[in-house]
Amino acid sequence: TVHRHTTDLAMAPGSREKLAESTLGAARDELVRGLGGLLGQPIPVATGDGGTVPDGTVLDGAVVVGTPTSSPLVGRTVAARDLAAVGDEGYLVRSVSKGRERFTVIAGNTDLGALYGTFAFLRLLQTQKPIDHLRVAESPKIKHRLLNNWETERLYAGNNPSGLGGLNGESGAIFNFAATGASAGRNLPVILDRYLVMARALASLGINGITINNVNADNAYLTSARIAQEAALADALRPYGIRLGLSIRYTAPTDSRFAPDTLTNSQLDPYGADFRGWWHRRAQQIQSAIPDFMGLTVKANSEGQPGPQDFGYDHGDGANAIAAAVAPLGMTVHWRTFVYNAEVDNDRLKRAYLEFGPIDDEVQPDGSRGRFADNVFLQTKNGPLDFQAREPIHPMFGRMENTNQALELQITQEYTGQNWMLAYLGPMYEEILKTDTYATDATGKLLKKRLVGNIVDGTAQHHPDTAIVGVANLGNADNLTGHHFAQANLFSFGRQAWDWTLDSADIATEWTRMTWSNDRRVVDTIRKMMMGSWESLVSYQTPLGIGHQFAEGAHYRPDPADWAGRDDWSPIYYNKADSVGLGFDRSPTGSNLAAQYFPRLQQRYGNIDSVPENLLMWFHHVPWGHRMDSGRTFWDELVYRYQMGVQYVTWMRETWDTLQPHIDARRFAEVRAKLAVHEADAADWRDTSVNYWKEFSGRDVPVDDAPLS
Ligand code: GCW
Repeated sequence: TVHRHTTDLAMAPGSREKLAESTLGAARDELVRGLGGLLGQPIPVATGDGGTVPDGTVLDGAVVVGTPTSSPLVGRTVAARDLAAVGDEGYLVRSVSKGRERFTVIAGNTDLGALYGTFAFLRLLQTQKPIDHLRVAESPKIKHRLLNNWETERLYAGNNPSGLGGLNGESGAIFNFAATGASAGRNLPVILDRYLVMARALASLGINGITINNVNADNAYLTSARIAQEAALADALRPYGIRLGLSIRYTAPTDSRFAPDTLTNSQLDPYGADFRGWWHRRAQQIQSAIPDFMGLTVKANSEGQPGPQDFGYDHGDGANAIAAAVAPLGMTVHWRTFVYNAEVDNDRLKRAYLEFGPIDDEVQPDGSRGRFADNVFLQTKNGPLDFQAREPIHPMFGRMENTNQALELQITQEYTGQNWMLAYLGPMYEEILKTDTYATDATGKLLKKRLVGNIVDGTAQHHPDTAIVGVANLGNADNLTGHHFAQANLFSFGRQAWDWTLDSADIATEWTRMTWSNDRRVVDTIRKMMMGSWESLVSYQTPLGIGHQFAEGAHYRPDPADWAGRDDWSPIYYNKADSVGLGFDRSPTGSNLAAQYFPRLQQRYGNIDSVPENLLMWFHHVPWGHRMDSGRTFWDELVYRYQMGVQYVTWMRETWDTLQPHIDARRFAEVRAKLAVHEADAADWRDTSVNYWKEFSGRDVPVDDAPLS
């Protein structure tokens, strides 16, 4: 059994889901439901007292789930050594023969491991893999596989934008903390079906934590009333191994909502007892309601959020202060590195490393290096700008030897088509995770394991504590993610968070089989659509490494011209279009961002002849006549890419139509409608961009690529 900490935990009236009473209970329920659905017949359940199957029950054909503690049969059928090797959250799935009886054992060292194994077993069945000779042994490569649920920002899966699901007064967020109108009775602590659908989906992927609120944090989440609501949510998710975290605002202690326990600005000194004491008390209060609470995520001195720099201190001082306050409670602090203070450097992309690098490198009084505390993770976006469809890796990966690193990926499609465009991001995550950092040791020798994935899973630089974070695409839409294909991004993130070495095409196949059909033709067609979709989006939005070119605010449509606001938000800051060419010179003749990378990458990126063409304009101001690998001029290649990108979307729309006989009518129509919008909006990107660049290049659109609409 799992412990519940609130007394009033209840499902909303009329719910179809039911609260799991324990992790193994959840495993049993999944098998009953999953096998029942797949086999089309009721599944008998035998709960053996002490693990033995009750007399008279035939073991032949059974599926036995548990740990050696919950079931001696599990202990007898799998070798202790094999089980020990998969660790706390891993599992074994084994086909066993005993006399004439053949059965399947799903074993974990913990109940959670057994639940993960259960989902893996169901996945094998659902994807029609053979299950008669199973010898599966799995364990996650990364310890904390987390979601950040921004809740109030960049949400494309809610009732507002998608028109799917949701009730009167709900914000579109997945969790109801403060819904009004007809939905007021559906607020936490009332548990809604969708929370458990979400929990089951996340557990099936091995996601083990969720920070529930936006990093632009609202202090309301720390009030007593909210904590009581959060405790109910934590109780409901606990059987699925999903722990809760919160994003916090650095200056929360001064909020009058916490009166009488409020501080004044002058008490916010990170080295003072007042500041640390406040965070300790608040964390203690949370922990007494949510004993397995993970910790706090902080966006500080970034985009208007307050932070230690407002009080004359740096990120290390601030992060360590909160970390020290929560360390005795076993909690962590995820300190985000998405900072770009204009005073640091003219090139926005260089700023984070310039601020964090020296703190990581600093020699400490005891002679060791690195000032960040052990329970601090620096949480860094995959690239140095901001979740653009393709970016070079963030130069900090590998460079921060002395600090725990968490990789932050965006699942919600802020810059990748929101809930309108079909863009499967598995290949993007894969590209990032498998990029070689060329990291070296202190003597300059290349590390053996040095892909971004190795940095994140700790094998490169021997970090025992590891984390990966996805910015969630969850909302109250009845399919949870808005676009049906957006589910694939959550799925892929989860699978890659578990094992970053997986192939994104295999993941697409798996998802397609589980979501749409096991028909060979359907699987091949959908996988093909998915696998080219991200590259096509890159091509019609921001080909060849041209940075952020989005219209202000929404980040959906193109607007390569100047914005009125901050200069480092404006597309012209990134495109630098002129009569010579296009792109931002970050080579040694320009800002020299290239120098922040390890030597091999520094040389590769710094030279226009060796930089990968798909990153070209991230690092160079490229002359219009520059000769490309294809033999085309840069201008011709650019136009060609925009065209190809749109053509791919046309092909996807036409191809989807051929699947009509194989797909249920509702989902077929919903995807079809989205693809039509997608195609029109992709064409808008191409036309707006090409017509704008043409003003600078003074060149014609190549005849082959005409007509632009
Ligand atoms: O991409 C930008 C988004 C903001 C976001 C910010 C961040 C939550 O436009 O909406 O704020 O990044 O990551 O902090």
